[in-house]
Amino acid sequence: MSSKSHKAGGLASLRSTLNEVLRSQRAKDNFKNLMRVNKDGGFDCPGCAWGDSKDGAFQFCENGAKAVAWESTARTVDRRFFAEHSVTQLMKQTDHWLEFQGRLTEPMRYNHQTDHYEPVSWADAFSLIATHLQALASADEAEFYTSGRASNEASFLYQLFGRAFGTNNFPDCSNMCHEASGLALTQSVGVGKGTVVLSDFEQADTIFVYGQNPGTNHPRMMNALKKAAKRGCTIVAINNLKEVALNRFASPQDPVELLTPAATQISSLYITPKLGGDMAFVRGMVKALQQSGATFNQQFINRHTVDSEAYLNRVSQTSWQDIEQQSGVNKSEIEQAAQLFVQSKQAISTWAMGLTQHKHSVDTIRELVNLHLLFGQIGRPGAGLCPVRGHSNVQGNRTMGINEKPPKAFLDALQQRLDFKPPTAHGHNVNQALQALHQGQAKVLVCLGGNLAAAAPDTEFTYRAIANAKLNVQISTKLNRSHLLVGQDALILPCLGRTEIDQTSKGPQQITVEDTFSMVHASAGGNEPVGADCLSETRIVAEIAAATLGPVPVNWLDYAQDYSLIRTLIGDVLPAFANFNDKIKQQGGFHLANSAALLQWNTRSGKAQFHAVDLPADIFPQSLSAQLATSEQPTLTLQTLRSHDQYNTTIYGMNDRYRGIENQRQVLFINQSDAEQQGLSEGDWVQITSLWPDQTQRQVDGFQVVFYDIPKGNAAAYYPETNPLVPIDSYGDLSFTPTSKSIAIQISKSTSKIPLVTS
Ligand SMILES: Nc1nc2c(c(=O)[nH]1)N[C@H]1C(S)=C(S)[C@@H](COP(=O)(O)OP(=O)(O)OC[C@H]3O[C@@H](n4cnc5c(=O)[nH]c(N)nc54)[C@H](O)[C@@H]3O)O[C@H]1N2
Ligand SMILES: Nc1nc2c(c(=O)[nH]1)N[C@H]1C(S)=C(S)[C@@H](COP(=O)(O)OP(=O)(O)OC[C@H]3O[C@@H](n4cnc5c(=O)[nH]c(N)nc54)[C@H](O)[C@@H]3O)O[C@H]1N2
Ligand SMILES: [Mo]
Repeated sequence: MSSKSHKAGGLASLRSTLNEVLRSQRAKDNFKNLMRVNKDGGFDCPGCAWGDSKDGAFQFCENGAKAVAWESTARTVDRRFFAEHSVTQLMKQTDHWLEFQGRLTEPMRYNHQTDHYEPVSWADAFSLIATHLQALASADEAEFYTSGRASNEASFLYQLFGRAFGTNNFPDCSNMCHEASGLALTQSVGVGKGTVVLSDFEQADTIFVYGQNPGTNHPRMMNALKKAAKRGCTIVAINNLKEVALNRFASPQDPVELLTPAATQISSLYITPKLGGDMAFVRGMVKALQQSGATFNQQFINRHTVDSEAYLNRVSQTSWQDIEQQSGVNKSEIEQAAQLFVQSKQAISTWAMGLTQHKHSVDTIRELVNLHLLFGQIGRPGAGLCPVRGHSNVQGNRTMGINEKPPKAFLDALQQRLDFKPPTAHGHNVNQALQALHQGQAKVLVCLGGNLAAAAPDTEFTYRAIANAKLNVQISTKLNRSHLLVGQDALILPCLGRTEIDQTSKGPQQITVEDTFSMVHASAGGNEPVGADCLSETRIVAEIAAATLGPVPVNWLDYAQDYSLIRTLIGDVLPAFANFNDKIKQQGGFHLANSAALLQWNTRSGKAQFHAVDLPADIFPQSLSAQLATSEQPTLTLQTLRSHDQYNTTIYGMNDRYRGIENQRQVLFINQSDAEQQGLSEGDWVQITSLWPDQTQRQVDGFQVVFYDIPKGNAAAYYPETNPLVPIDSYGDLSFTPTSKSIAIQISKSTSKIPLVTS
């Protein structure tokens, strides 16, 4: 393990980008791809959901380039590959190895007798799916999962098919990601999306970045932060770890900066709360301001909000002792942050998984909204709330109706336009879908992208749940764990990627996506498809629908040839998309209006809603707290996060440059004093066991101790390797999001150095 670098970005970043492009074995195509990414007439980066700026020549970043080169590789997985490797053998390979084999190129069906995937024709694959679906006693025995890369067009057809078939079972990656943000924002300000756009970052004078590692996960956001810092905007990082990029950042897009040692100082203040301590931290800011007699924006409060008094009463009742104890931040630092907020004319708060993957995430985000409401820091240029989304079209998926709890207005519009009665009962989220599969109540699993097996918590439980399906259908670009959990029947359906030309009988098609700022724009790949037998996601969904339902309620196959027909249909159902086909011709696409940004409140009271609750007694459920209180061995709280060389369950490489980790993923970041207290030295191998009030033993082995600047009592390790530790029943209140950032663990010396986890 090498020492940590002091700035992020820079030459090392450029080197890493070049490496990835060369490793794809399609260097020429990929350099061309990088010129076209996130540009008008080009394609949307399959990396993150950050918005596109209109200023520079290049719109890519190191990790976006990795995502592009990873998809656009010359390596392929075909029938010969599957003939060579049985599923049992493949199961022994790591996640990295599986995806590294290349792009899936032809439809395959699992054969139990031989334990191999074997070629199947597209027609037979579609009719097998139809046979399974038609055999179900109820449509609710099917689960339709979506990962956030699917286009608006594919997602809209997919939800239409599911609902025409008769179910709202649409578990999706949002359930494990920003679900709490959507819920909290809907309750507080009436719309489940961020209220700012990219240009607001040019106007804000203070930006608070909570629980987010943009240097790795949203590198293009670093350019916005860097520009802001340079013009004197104050940036406050609130992060459990000292993330290098939030301290200093050099942009690989800026050749001058690259060649000079001085990188931009990003954060003026860096707060390191304990895991799950952000609600207490924000409460502390409000308490500090209340006690210092700061002037709240009474005019805004009176005109636009309800329940401010109830909230402020709760704040005065909350003790500093509780605030400091739960946040792990001392009063003077909280006061400092509060001063920066109150001095600011235009403040933005951004956040990601550090806020959303806890038990009290919905309350935490509502607390943050409370703070903004007290000062009217919303709905003005340069001020507002910004949950930074993960997958490149995860926000668009929801807009298109991938939602297990669809709004009534959406269902009504579907019914009116298409003359069928969509189901109104709520469907399953990821947790409920896995439970239903586990219990044998759900029998068919269809996944439009993603890697549910590796992304979901409680690996053993999840594996059993997926393998229990009578039919497991995976629509994918690359081979992954989810293909290997074979039920009675299993199909791999290979699809085109973002970088590829999507040619139909009506010519090349474009798709559309929505970014984190609610900008909708078109995307069209320019590469010849790697697999001659791949179909587009849209076509695959349409064919499944046609095989199962016939041409009802729409003529699916026509839509699969001409995506502008789908966009017209979307415009008929969703008023914001009227004239959709014309609107995407505008440079940069079009913006979906955000009601809260316009100071219109679609809440029950018609006003923005303060949320008045006590701080939780603990970040864990009471039963677990009680168990921890009686434990003799020391316990820690673990967060699971991403390295610099991965995209969720896709592992590009084994390094985590900014955190100084090389060639290793099974590491446990831990405070030196916590380690020494347990007699552990840096480099020791440990076993990690999670605690939960049930009888199940959840353990991983073969993790190497790394001392790190992390609050005492906290630890960190990479996902998905640590997913076996997250109990299936440990999820956020209301959100059902696995508590991937607060897992109670104990560690002990390893019994072996051989990693026992499957990644
Ligand atoms: N290259 C790349 N880009 C990606 C992804 C990827 O895997 N690779 N994934 C995409 C997806 S789907 C998503 S959702 C986003 C994820 O983007 P992030 O949310 O940045 O991802 P994580 O790695 O989970 O990082 C969580 C951050 O929150 C901090 N944190 C954890 N717990 C707490 C807490 O309790 N309080 C505070 N204040 N901080 C905390 C961690 O130290 C870490 O810096 O990125 C998207 N973009
Ligand atoms: N412990 C822990 N668990 C977590 C998290 C965490 O922080 N900690 N984060 C959670 C979060 S935020 C998320 S979003 C989920 C991610 O969950 P998912 O979205 O399900 O997982 P990904 O790893 O993004 O999916 C990767 C697979 O998608 C397929 N793929 C890639 N591109 C395309 C495409 O264009 N089309 C299709 N059809 N398939 C494609 C490839 O086959 C690839 O193997 O994981 C969650 N799980
Ligand atoms: Mo995500």
